[in-house]
Amino acid sequence: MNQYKVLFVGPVASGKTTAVRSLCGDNIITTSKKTSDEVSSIKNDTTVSLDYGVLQLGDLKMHIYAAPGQERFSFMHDILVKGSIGAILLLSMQHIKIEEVGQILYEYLQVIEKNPCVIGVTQTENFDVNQIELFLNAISEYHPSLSDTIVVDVRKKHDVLKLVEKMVVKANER
Ligand SMILES: Nc1nc2c(ncn2[C@@H]2O[C@H](COP(=O)(O)OP(=O)(O)O)[C@@H](O)[C@H]2O)c(=O)[nH]1
Ligand SMILES: [Mg+2]
Repeated sequence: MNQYKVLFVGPVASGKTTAVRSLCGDNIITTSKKTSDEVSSIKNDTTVSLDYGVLQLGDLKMHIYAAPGQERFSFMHDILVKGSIGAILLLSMQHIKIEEVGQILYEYLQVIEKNPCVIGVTQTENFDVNQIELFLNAISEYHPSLSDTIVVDVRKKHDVLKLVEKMVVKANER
């Protein structure tokens, strides 16, 4: 059986746990802790976590991981990305201002430059097409090589699968 590992990364509340759950169902492992630091203003009653689940696609077994979102755990990206076909970076329009896109991408530079990477822009419902377009442009401006960016609703399995497919295609291009 073919086995692949895929890693989701992204800031807190970008939709990583939701994406893993959408793909793998409720049978996922998530190590969580009450938020107590700078994150509690964004996610008061929720968790910071490392998630893991399995997605069976026919003969293909995908091991899906999500890294913790807080910056102080960024050292884990390098560890978690080992053995994976690449990383899927989630960026939430609800939580990231357009002026912050460059800074955020810089924080993920290590993981996105060393590995095949696709980007999912999440939580776009409260924005119109022009705002979304500007956000996508901002991403491609800072990282032209990361033009593999799509808008997704990570609550929908179909959308998350599209990201995973893109990831697999991108990984095979190398
Ligand atoms: N409205 C909306 N909510 C979303 C979307 N994606 C995730 N969420 C919600 O955003 C919150 C944070 O998502 P979560 O997966 O916990 O983020 P994580 O910190 O990256 O793991 C959850 O309450 C999700 O249900 C989206 O596309 N639209
Ligand atoms: Mg999470």
